[in-house]
Amino acid sequence: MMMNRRKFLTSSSSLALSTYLMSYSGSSLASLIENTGLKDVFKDKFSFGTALSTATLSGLGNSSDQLKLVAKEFSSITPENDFKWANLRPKPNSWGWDLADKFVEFGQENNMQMVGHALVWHSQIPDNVFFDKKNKMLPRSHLLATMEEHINTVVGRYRGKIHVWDVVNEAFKGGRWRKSHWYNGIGEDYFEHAFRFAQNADPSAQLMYNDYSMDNSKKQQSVIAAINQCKRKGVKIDGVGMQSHLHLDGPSIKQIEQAILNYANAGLRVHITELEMDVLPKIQDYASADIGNKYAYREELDPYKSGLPLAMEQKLAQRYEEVFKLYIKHSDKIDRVTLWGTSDDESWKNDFPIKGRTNYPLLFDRNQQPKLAYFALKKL
Ligand code: 9MR
Repeated sequence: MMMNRRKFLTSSSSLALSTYLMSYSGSSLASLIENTGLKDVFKDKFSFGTALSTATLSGLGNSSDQLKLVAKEFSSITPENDFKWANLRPKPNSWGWDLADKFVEFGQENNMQMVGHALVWHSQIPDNVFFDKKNKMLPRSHLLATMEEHINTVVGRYRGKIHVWDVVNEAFKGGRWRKSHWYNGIGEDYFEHAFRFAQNADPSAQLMYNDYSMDNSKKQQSVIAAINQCKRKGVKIDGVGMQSHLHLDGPSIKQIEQAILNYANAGLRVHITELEMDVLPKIQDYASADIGNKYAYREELDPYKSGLPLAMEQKLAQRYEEVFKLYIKHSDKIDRVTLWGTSDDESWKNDFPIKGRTNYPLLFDRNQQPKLAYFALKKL
């Protein structure tokens, strides 16, 4: 425990700690810092999660420190990549369960809520799932059978252990169905079938639709309409995942709040599933996480290579605080808030939508030390 404290004080985040000390007037400060994590701050509100990267699950680099930090701070985990089709099943009949099993073992050891991400998605899935050797789309019945077998195998293996599934991920682009191979090969009802298969495979799991830009009103309408249609047919969908790849400058709290209210009014539970706060200059719609969008590197778009200025650090803390105050206000509708990674070095935002920038979107810095934003949340 003392070692942790010393690490705080000698790290670049000593400023963050002293700011926190100044603003905290409670009596058991030492125990608050050393023994409790953010999960304890939010325990009566929602579960508090992070994503585990492939490097962390593989035991690479500083992964053992990272796992200790995760166990202390978070009550829920999502695999960033290792339950995706291409990772789990690179060839039709060769399954690689190693990292997925490690994920589940870690979650069980630490008594965490576990989220399976993601069963049906257009990305990170081999083409041979959809096309024959002559590059012809396989028949609808074949695609449905593959989907069912995949869901049965993955959900079945972890039945009763994984509590929440992102069953369908990113099925809409703005207000329209994304023309993915699933959509083209099966039709709109691929959506409904995915949820049916998941429900059959584990009737007790919480089943979610997950997407980015969920505060966009056109997307909201399409998502809610598609879910309502399924529910009318008796298909179980418990809620929506608002990925929440946010920027310092937007979307506004008002816009996020309206989205939470709209989903809740449609009878859906809300999960915040992939939260982070991009601090770098924007090159496209800030809320988008469409991984198809990539742009060329330019120096002026990468201004904080040698560190984030204090004013920006404070702005980031303030934005995190505002967003979490909103989540707390609506904690009767929100079951979980998950960050898309633990420390800045592992964030996908260092490489998206431009490769090789230095971003600062998470709560822990590149030395796994808590940032001002962390302390801003700790005192909520
Ligand atoms: O964070 C993930 C990154 O490591 C992968 O390279 C990327 C590839 O598709 O996927 C990232 O996670 C995505 C998530 O699975 C779905 N929503 C958008 C996330 C960021 O792209």
